[in-house]
Parts: sequence; C-alpha cells; structure tokens
Amino acid sequence: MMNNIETIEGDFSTASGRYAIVVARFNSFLVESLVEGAVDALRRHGIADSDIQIVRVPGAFEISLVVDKLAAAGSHDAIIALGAVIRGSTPHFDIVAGESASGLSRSMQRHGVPIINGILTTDTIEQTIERAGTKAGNKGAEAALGAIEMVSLMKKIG
Ligand code: INI
Repeated sequence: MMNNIETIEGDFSTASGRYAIVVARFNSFLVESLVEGAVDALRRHGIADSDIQIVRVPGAFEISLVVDKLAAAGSHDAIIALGAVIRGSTPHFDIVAGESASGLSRSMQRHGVPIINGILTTDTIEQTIERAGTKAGNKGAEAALGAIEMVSLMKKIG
C-alpha cells in the first residue's frame, strides 16, 4: 500500500506539448513504420499535427546532432528519436548504436528536455520487423507514449 506516500507521475489524460520526431532514413522500410506508430499515438492522444514536427537525417549516427540542436533551441517539450541499427548488416554496429544513444542522454542532461530513445538496436532484420508493428508491438508508438508521459511529468514537477 502506497496510500501515505506522495507519488508524482505523468499521465495521458490531458496530453499536450510540442513534439519533434527525429528520424533516420537508413533502413527506412522499417523505420517508417516506427514514424507511423509514433504519429498515430500522438494524434490519438489529442496532439494536433501543428504540434508535431518531423526532421529527417541520413542515419542513426546523425540523430543526436539534430536532437541536440532542437533541444538547445527549446522549441519542443519532448523529442523522439527513431531509427534502426541492425547488427547483421552493420560492421560498425557498436559505434553507430553506442554513439547515438550516448549522444541522446548527453543532450537530455545538458538541456533538460525529455528525449525518448526509439532507436532500435537489434541483431537481425527479423527482430527489427517484430518491433516495428508486428508481434512485439510498435516501438515508435511506445516512444511517443513515453514522450507524452514525460511532458506531463515535467509539468507536474515544475
Ligand atoms: N545507420 C542506421 O541508422 N542504421 C544502420 O543499420 C546503419 N548501418 O548499417 O550502417 C547506419 N549507418 C549509417 C550511419 O548512421 C551514418 O549515417 C553514416 O555512417 C554516415 O555518418
């Protein structure tokens, strides 16, 4: 029982805010499903298209630079990073996957803007397909929900 403990958490009932989605074109066949999932989740929580901005970059490695620039500008309440790095077809998998993730967390700490890491890192194309709208759900939609929750939470914390 947590009845006597103050609990602060984000909710989904009054979703608001401005959202940027930074998308890698690499593996676009799969990544576009993540974008569709993210946009669908934002819209179905009442976020207007005018409060959603999509920015495309060549690959996952470039995502963090653009995310950092947007976060520094302070024009969005949350930023969603979407991409797919697949080990089987990426000789420099560890660099692309590692650097993109650490860049995102650095920006989040530096600028205080929620940044949701929706960059899939998988061993095979099949695993990516599973996370892009098939049996493991759509990680783009999950990332959008994370963004909505964090925007709500940041408002409550003040
Ligand atoms: N970028 C990805 O987003 N996913 C990959 O799987 C990938 N592979 O396989 O190499 C990839 N490479 C491109 C990289 O992100 C940069 O765009 C490129 O290295 C130029 O800096």
